[in-house]
Parts: sequence; structure tokens; C-alpha cells
Amino acid sequence: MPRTCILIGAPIDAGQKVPGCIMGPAAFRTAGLARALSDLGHDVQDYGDMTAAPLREVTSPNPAVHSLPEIVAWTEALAQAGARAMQAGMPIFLGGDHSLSLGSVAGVAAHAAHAGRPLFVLWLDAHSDFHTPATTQTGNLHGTPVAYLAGRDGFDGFPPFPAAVPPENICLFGIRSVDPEEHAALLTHEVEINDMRVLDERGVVAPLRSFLERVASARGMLHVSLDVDFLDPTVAPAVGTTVPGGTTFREAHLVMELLHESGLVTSLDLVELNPFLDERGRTARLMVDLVASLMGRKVFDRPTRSFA
Ligand code: EXY
Ligand code: MN
Ligand code: MN
Ligand code: MN
Repeated sequence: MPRTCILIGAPIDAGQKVPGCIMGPAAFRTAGLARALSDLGHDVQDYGDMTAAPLREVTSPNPAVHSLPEIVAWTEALAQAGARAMQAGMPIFLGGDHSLSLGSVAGVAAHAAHAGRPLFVLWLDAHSDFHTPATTQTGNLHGTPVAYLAGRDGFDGFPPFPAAVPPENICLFGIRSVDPEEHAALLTHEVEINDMRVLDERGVVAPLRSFLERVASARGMLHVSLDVDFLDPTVAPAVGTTVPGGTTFREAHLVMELLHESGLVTSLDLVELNPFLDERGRTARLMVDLVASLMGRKVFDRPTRSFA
């Protein structure tokens, strides 16, 4: 079914310390994202790159935290833009580091609450991103969005999250790097965790289908947050936080194909692409191809599904 895809550039790199993510939105456009979507029959509206809201004086009790005013300002701007874009179609947020999801998911959650629909979040990432600003050791706020959307405390200075996503509606998929503070917090929250240990044993299909069945039976909306480091660094080198042992090229495409088949995805983040670390654009092009799979590109278009 043709969708209205709304591209929202978020050139934000203050959530971490490796320079380069700021070029992410330009790289997605250069790699042909809009064309890939329109070739599939979708209507594409590119809203261009956003800027942050005006900076306010905010400080954190944790001295490790850096760039807090910038990230709060981006969160405010993206939450507004996200909620508005949800009324017009399917927002695709082009990062930018993963701190953009503090705002994108806040906007999507406000929309879902207004529409009276439960929100589910699929987090495709090497990391759990479950720190709060109070627990982070690196001070890099790109490691915090899942805690924010789950409604955890410790986000002083941020806008209150509009409607916390129940932990059981959050699925971490592909994780293989979890800090001790995140691990402790995850033990007390019923987040669905499909780490690489689970995916090695069960493959990607069964765990993903069972999550998608829960989304469908709750008539939920589904936000997907795709971090480049979900992929193995051998296929996707353009990211500042590589972790070996990630998903393969085909596993990642299969995830996207299953998501398409489900028809459930209502918003998407593309984050952590660092074009400065890329090799002749191969990671940017792979990310665009993955979005194409998510939006309906198939190797062979079977008239009916033959492998249920
Ligand atoms: N857990 C580490 C930290 O807090 O610094 C690494 C976080 C990386 C987050 C990237 C975006 O997924
Ligand atoms: Mn991440
Ligand atoms: Mn990550
Ligand atoms: Mn950490």
C-alpha cells in the first residue's frame, strides 16, 4: 500500500563525541533514499533538515554529562515535528546520533496517546541505550533514549515524556553491549530482550514474529529505531560505536522484509550513520536498501505468501 513518507533531517551529533554524524542526513539523501521510496510507489515529502529549539540553561547532577542544553533543545524540536508529521504520514527521521530518538519517540508517543492507540518500539541496536543521564559513565546521551521512552527517572531538564511506553511494549533486538547500570535496570523492567545470544540460537524470524503478533493483537502503532551498529561492522563500518558480532546483511534484510509484511510500522529512525567513517558510501547505501526492504522492495514478488 502506498504511504506518505516524511523525511525529517536531524543533523545532531552532540549525543556522543565522534565527529561526523552531523553529515548523516546529507548522506542518506545522497545515497538515494527519496528515489528508493518513490520507485516503490510511495509519496515522499522531504521536510529538510531541522534545527534545535533555542538553548536553555540546564545542568545535570552527573558531571560526566555533556551537551545537555543542545540535546534538550533537539528533543523539544523533534517531539513537536514528530507529532505533527504523524498526522501527515509516516515520519522517517534521518540522524544524527541516537539521541534524536529522545525527541522522535516523544512526538510519536504523544500522537499515539492522542489517537488512543498503544505504542510499541522495536530497537534495532548493538546497545540497550537504557542509561539515564544520572547513570551514564561516558556522559554520551545517545545511550539514554530507551530509558526516557520507558518513563525512567533521571531526565531532569527534559520535557516530561508524554506517555511512557510500557516496558513490555519495547523490544531490544540484536543487542550485545550492555553496561552494568543498564543491566541492573533492565532486570527490574519487563523489556523484551532479544540479544545476539537469542538471535544466534533462534534466528531473527521467530522472535520478531512473536513481537509483531503482540503489536498486531493490541492494534498498536510501531516505531522502529534502526541504529547502524545493529549491523555487523564488516558490512556497516560507518558508525562510531562498532561492536563485533552483529547481524549479517541478510539477517538485517529479513528483519526489514518481515516488518514490511506485517504492515505495522508507523514511524522510523535511521541513526548513528557517520559518513566520515564510511567506505565509498557503502554503509549509507546499505541503510537505504534496508529502508527499501522495509517499505516493500522484494527479490521476487510472490502473489501470495508461500512460507507462512
Ligand atoms: N553504553 C555506552 C555508553 O553509555 O556510552 C555506549 C552507548 C552507545 C549508544 C549507541 C547509540 O547506540
Ligand atoms: Mn543506539
Ligand atoms: Mn548502538
Ligand atoms: Mn555507559
